[in-house]
Parts: sequence; C-alpha cells; structure tokens
Amino acid sequence: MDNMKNFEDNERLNNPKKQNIIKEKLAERGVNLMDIAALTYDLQKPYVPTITIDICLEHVNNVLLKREIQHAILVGIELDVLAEKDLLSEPLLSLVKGDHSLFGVDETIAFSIVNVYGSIGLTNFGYVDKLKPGVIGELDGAGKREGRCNTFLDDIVGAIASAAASSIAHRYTV
Ligand SMILES: [Ca+2]
Repeated sequence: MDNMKNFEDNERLNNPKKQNIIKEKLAERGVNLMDIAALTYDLQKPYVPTITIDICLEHVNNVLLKREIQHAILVGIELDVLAEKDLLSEPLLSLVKGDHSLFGVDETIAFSIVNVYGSIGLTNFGYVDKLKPGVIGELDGAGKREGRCNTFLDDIVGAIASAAASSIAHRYTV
C-alpha cells in the first residue's frame, strides 16, 4: 500500500517520458548534459571531495525528471526560439532579443527551477549567475550574435546545474 502511494507520488512529480524531449530540446540548442554536469562538479567539489562527474551527471538527469522543472525549461527555450524567428510581439520581442539585465523574467524562470531544491539551490544559482562559468559564459556570448537568442537558456543551464548541486548536497551532507 505504501509502495503504491510512493509510486503515485513519484509519477505526479516526475515525468520520464518528457525527460527525453527536454534532453533533445537542450541538445538542439547546443547544450550537452556533460557541460552542465561539469558546472555541478565545480559547485560541489569543495563540499563533497569524493564527488565524480558521473555522479553529477546522474543528478543532472534526476533534475530533468521533475515535471515542474521540465515545464520551466520548455517555456524558456520556446521563448528564445520564437525571439530568434521574430515571432514574438513588441515590446516582448525587443526585451527578449536584447537580453537586458533588467528584463528579469529569465531569472524568474531559473528561480522556479532551483526553488524545487530549496535555499541551497538559490545560493548556487546566485554564484553561477554572477560568474557565468563554463558553458554558461559560452551561451551568453553566443546569444549576443546575430540571429541567435539565448536569453533564457543561459539561466536555465545555470539553474539545472545549481539544482543538481543542491540535490547532491541533500544526499551527501547531514
Ligand atoms: Ca539570461
């Protein structure tokens, strides 16, 4: 009985089918899960010295199972793609294409991802958002090129890495 309830709870929160769609969408936008795992590794290495890149990748995959997170990723990526095709109306089109720091909704989407993992996620995200390490900086730079928009994607990637780091922190620290 308890097992059945756990299964139902799990099904409610996780969506394995949609996880593959999310992975494909990220790959289409040039994001490799290994690059996200590398960010997670750098975030957690000081606290969990035994951590490996494979463990980080496993937690990145777990993060992508969560329905709430999947929805946030879908919304963000879709807005970037629509902006690239000029398919948003003004003033939103210019706001998304301009990637202005005061736009703020890209970060709101990122918060909705890290919030699933509590306050550690938020701290991690603040750190990567400021320093833009690894693939985040690359995406940010690429998004400034003509015909390309990564306004939401860089924050999404930072949020996934931060959420995975928090997931590891919850698992390995007491
Ligand atoms: Ca952004």
